[in-house]
Amino acid sequence: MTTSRRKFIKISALSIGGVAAASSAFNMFGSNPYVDELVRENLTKKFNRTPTYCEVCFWKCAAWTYTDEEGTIKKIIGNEEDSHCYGRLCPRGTGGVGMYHDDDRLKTPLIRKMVNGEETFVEASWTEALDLIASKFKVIKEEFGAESIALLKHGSPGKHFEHLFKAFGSDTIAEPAYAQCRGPRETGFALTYGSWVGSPEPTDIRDTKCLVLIGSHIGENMHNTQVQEMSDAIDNGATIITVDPRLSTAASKSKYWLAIKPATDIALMLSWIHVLIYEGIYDKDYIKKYAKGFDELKEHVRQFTPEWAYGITTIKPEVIRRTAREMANASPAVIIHPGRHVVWYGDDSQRARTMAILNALLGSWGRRGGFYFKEKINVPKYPHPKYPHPKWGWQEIGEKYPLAQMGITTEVINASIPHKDNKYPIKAWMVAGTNLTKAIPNKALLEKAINELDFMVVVDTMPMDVTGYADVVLPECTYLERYDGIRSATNREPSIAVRIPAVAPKYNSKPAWWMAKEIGDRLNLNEFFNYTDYKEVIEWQLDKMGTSLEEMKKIGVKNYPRTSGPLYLKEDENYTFPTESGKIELYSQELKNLGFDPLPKYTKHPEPPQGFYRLNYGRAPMHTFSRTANNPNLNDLKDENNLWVNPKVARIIGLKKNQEVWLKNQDGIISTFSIKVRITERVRWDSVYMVHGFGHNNKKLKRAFGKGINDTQLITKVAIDPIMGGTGMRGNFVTILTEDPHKTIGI
Ligand SMILES: Nc1nc2c(c(=O)[nH]1)N[C@H]1C(S)=C(S)[C@@H](COP(=O)(O)OP(=O)(O)OC[C@H]3O[C@@H](n4cnc5c(=O)[nH]c(N)nc54)[C@H](O)[C@@H]3O)O[C@H]1N2
Ligand SMILES: Nc1nc2c(c(=O)[nH]1)N[C@H]1C(S)=C(S)[C@@H](COP(=O)(O)OP(=O)(O)OC[C@H]3O[C@@H](n4cnc5c(=O)[nH]c(N)nc54)[C@H](O)[C@@H]3O)O[C@H]1N2
Ligand code: SF4
Ligand SMILES: [Mo]
Repeated sequence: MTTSRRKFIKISALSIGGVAAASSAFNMFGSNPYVDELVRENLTKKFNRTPTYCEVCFWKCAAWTYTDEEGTIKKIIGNEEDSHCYGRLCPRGTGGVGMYHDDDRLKTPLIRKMVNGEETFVEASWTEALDLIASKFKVIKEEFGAESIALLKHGSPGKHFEHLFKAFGSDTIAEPAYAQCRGPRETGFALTYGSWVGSPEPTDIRDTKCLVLIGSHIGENMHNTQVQEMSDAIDNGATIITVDPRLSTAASKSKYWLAIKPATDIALMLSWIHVLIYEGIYDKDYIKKYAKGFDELKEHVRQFTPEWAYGITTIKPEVIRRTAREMANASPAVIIHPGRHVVWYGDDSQRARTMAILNALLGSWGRRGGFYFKEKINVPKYPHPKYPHPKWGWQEIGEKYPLAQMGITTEVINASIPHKDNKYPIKAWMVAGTNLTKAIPNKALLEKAINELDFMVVVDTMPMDVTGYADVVLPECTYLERYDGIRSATNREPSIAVRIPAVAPKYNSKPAWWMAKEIGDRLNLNEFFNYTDYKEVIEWQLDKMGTSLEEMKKIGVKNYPRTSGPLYLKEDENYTFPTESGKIELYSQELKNLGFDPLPKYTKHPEPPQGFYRLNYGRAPMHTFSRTANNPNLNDLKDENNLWVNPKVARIIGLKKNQEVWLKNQDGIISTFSIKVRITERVRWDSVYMVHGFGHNNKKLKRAFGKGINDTQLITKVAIDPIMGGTGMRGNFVTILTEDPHKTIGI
């Protein structure tokens, strides 16, 4: 990128909070390397910088926090040495400052009490709140066992409480990032290749010649490295094929946009497999050398011609053939992206299997421009006694789902509702860093479970909806105000990053590590928390890893050389995949043995009834789920979601641009709030679309309250994946109400 001297001055004269965005294919980055360099130089002169890694989403980009002499946080900029961000944060990461400055933050511990016959939150001291938690935990442990206390968590705070729970004897742990997110993909790929995809995905987008996105909307989904690498790949002439019923940002940058009929992706992929095999354009050597079950696959897809798929997907046969050939031409530098939020229609592990099989036929796993072999460095465990063995835990609770590899939140919820056959009664929850009321579908069931609990603690930074259900609310300080675990990244090269407080915690907030330790001490688990400050843990670990806190303060990120071997398979390498057979399992004997389809099949899913539209949802570049809706910086960029409606639908209903409407779903659930209409050809006539994470119900969130609709409220029907327990959420249908339904029924 070249810029004139004049622009230089103009940019550097901008307030440091208002740096403009630039990136070649996606013009939505909150920072750009060239401007950042200027800011960096200027800032280093005037301000202090402290290393951190971002907590606005789970990509965990390493960054520098700049503070002025008064100790006010001014700006966060990406760390140039970091392979998660290449020195550039996404708009959310840049807006992370707003998390710290948000004056709606939780400020002090709260305890639910009866005051004048009404339940209310009363401000409490830390001692009072922590004593209460420890005494409740002890009582429940005595009566039911520690296993009866569940931890529902997400993000960095979860790690500290996980340690506390394991030390206490509970492995009843789950997070929405599994059964509401990546779970089916990990199962589908593990069945085929023997290993998870994991985060970050080892997609070699930088060097790819063809990237196939199937309902993966990179560009709105701002996973940093992927957006940047995709932008470069486009500049380098890579072909992008996007399969999405909606014209996503990625679709708009693509050579092919396949506006598929929702819920029919498996049919499309089976016909791609058909074309690759029956035109003989798959990677024959790779399949012969590394795969197992090809003959069964070939027979299985015989009838799945593009003509067959056309009737199901509405994608023309010649487009199916042409795109399959594009992929084959690029092979092995081609990626069928595994997606990330993949809990759609209940057959999601099988859809992931279909993706995994396609990648195998294209020879992309372990190949340049396909998937590389990732590497991570292990952070040494800070010494503590052995964890006790719980009698049951997440595995038993999820036993109905044989291939679940992590705790299933919804099964924890079910086990919290007493009934006579419940072998695993759950009595209390600690909820840390997850806004369950927005993350988990079927709110009625969630509320039923919460009502049955003896005790519930919520640890959050903000008064999110979920805090309203708690008996005790603990205010965590933001990621900018605390030490935290070392980030060990799984990437092309391993690296670590540290999080060091840039400022002291605001208000009466505290870090999660401190809360875990304080509760642990009260539960006589002192030996598990053998330190006074988490800094000591990090210092010990860094020392073992050949560095120090002093060094890390200066560099923030340390990259290590690879030791596990090359990034890609070597020519003719005799590689053993970590599956049962040592081969890529196109045909899955494991699934067959468990009574599931060994080869993926297309099944038809329900379609919207007359007058209803499929509820589709996704991401906006400047927001993360519900967590950023009230963030002053990010709320400024987008303060509500809109309802994307096709012009044909707008005509039928008589909708106007920006008209406020309400939604009612197939089960009669009506949205609490209204949403403004956006009329656009970018969405199919059979669906409507909105960004997830809006429609907040807690008035304490000044900026976010009542703004837009909460998609989760309308997701009451869930299609459970029988293989791993994921909750398919895309089978909900809504009708559009133009009159305020709450007025007419007198609310
Ligand atoms: N309807 C619907 N449901 C979904 C999705 C969807 O798109 N639509 N997406 C699914 C996916 S992919 C995922 S991964 C999950 C995500 O689920 P969650 O991670 O639960 O998502 P958030 O709603 O952002 O909730 C995060 C909570 O953590 C709090 N928080 C933020 N930082 C900190 C911190 O440093 N410490 C503490 N203690 N708390 C903090 C926030 O204030 C917020 O309350 O949701 C899933 N559920
Ligand atoms: N800005 C931002 N970025 C994020 C996040 C965030 O909160 N904000 N969250 C992160 C997390 S944890 C996750 S899991 C990822 C999720 O991001 P992805 O895995 O990329 O996306 P999904 O939410 O699964 O899919 C959304 C896309 O699927 C399309 N779609 C809907 N139905 C169908 C269908 O039947 N077939 C096909 N082919 N497409 C369909 C939608 O139109 C939409 O474009 O995003 C990550 N990145
Ligand atoms: S992708 Fe954005 S929000 Fe996520 S960690 Fe990186 S900078 Fe933060
Ligand atoms: Mo996710």
